[in-house]
Amino acid sequence: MDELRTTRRPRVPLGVVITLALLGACGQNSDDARAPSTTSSPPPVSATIPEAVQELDINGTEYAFEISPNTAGGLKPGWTRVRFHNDGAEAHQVMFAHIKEGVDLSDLAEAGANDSSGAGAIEFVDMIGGVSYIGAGHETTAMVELTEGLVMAMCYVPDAQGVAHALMGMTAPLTVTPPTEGSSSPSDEPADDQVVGTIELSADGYRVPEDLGAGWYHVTNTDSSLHELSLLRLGEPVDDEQAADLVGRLAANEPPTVEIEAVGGMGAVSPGFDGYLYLDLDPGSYLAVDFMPDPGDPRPHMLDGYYTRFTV
Ligand SMILES: [Cu+2]
Repeated sequence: MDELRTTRRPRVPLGVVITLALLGACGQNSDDARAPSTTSSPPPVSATIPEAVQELDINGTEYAFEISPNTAGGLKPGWTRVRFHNDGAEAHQVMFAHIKEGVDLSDLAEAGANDSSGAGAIEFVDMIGGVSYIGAGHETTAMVELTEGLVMAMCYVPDAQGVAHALMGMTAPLTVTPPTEGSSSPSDEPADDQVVGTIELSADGYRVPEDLGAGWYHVTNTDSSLHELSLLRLGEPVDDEQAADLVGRLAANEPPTVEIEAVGGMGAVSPGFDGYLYLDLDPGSYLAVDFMPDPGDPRPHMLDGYYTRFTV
């Protein structure tokens, strides 16, 4: 499973990335340095997802998470299967942020206050994945690796006024505690645990397998900045120009000109982190986009070319 890491590109200094991204944003052509690309490299034969130490069912509503089983007693460290269901009327997501060691929570609260982009708080946390935003009635399952400490479940989808749901209370603190003897509870989920492909959040953009059949995908961030994988099913195919227009509208929280259905994906993943995502996508045209900003800068990465079109 580590094959991608061995082919990882050398890190590019941030200034270079920004320069290239700005060049790309000028729009002479779509082949900028972060242009999306695809890969057809097959996953290792017989790869399976890690065994889950626990499972969480999370429902999203306006504006709260309902998590079962009850997490008041703390969660176990390890791979956790998260089934996120949108029971609300608006789109929702569940992203998990592990608070870095030594962070003063009041500093974090101050940095995150009134910041719907989340950019101010990023430096205090490791983003460890989750389920990217899904429309009402949708459900997506992901595997997230929890480590000891404090983890915040958060929804940063904006409401109609552009205010992130997290700022209206859509957060839940989770305490991940050291393992105790005999606390393992093997998953009783059906055996559909094959990893059928890898989706890489690379320095050059998304690397998505050409064949996106149903199954688990390993989602790994090999870049030096934070990315998420939001998957949007489009009502009709779009060309480069329409895709760029759509991305601009999404970033501005404006109504899209093409019908879109948010079908989930992987919540934000920090550099070097990974997770697993179960996909069973209906045939059609899709757009993968990254709403995440860099620390301290609210501009979403998709405006700098971090998006790609693909077909199922
Ligand atoms: Cu929400």
